[in-house]
Amino acid sequence: MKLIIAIVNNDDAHFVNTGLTSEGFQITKVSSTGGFLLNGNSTFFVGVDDNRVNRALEIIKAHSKKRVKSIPSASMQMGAAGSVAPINADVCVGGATVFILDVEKFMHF
Ligand code: 2BA
Repeated sequence: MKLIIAIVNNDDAHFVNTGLTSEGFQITKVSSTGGFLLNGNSTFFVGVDDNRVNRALEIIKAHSKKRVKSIPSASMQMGAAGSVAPINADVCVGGATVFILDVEKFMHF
């Protein structure tokens, strides 16, 4: 069994949610925040049997769009040494950022 952790743009989260649940995947969705842009995103936890991992990834990929966001540079986390100029910066966000972990044990009481 694997645990898929997928960070998805909020604009795509509904479609990822529906796509997964309509094919019988069990999911937990939590509201999360990207550390760089500080925008809200959605993180999905999906516990899946090994033979269904690829299908889950296909669904997540199909519904997660890459998009360019124009962000005021002052809203980024620049760090103490970073300069903050009053200009916009284009940042490519998404589709999905995915981690796949081996599950040592799964219990459901
Ligand atoms: P954020 O951290 O808000 O990042 C939003 C986008 O900003 C990123 O899109 C990337 O294009 C850019 N970005 C992030 N950090 C950067 C940096 N130090 N310098 C320049 N550009 C940077 P994505 O890569 O598609 O990531 C979307 C969201 O996925 C992230 O939101 C974060 O919530 C999550 N994420 C991405 N990589 C991760 C990782 N290795 N571990 C945990 N979460 C991750």
